[in-house]
Amino acid sequence: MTTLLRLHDYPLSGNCFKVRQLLAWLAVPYEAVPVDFYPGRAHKSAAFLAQLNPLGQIPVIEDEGFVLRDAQAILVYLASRHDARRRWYPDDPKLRGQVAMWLATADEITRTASAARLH
Ligand SMILES: N[C@@H](CCC(=O)N[C@@H](CS)C(=O)NCC(=O)O)C(=O)O
Repeated sequence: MTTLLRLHDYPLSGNCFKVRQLLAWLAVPYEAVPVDFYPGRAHKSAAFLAQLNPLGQIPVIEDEGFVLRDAQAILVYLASRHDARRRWYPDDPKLRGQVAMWLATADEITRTASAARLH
């Protein structure tokens, strides 16, 4: 029996949004596990740090026992696993380099926006 991919999720997180977006585009069924990010700070709990992400950040996915953190890493994983046509994560080295470039740019933008909102 296969288990649904689990996304540890918070609706207002821009990084979680990126993952939800690609899951939708790839039509991957998943279970969203709500994280009490604010005010509960559940992402800083001992259990979360030990089992999911020692950095205390979301998003995190669990896929059949495989735990992966960081939106950019998760996007690459999902595209590699679920997009047989290689549209989202192409094999061509130049295109792949450009994907990495834009993922880094998006990470930078999201970090700035998230920090502003948290403050
Ligand atoms: N580079 C990480 C950053 C993740 C991140 O900063 N997530 C925010 C929510 S959008 C968070 O969990 N912040 C809590 C913290 O950094 O303490 C990623 O892309 O997933």
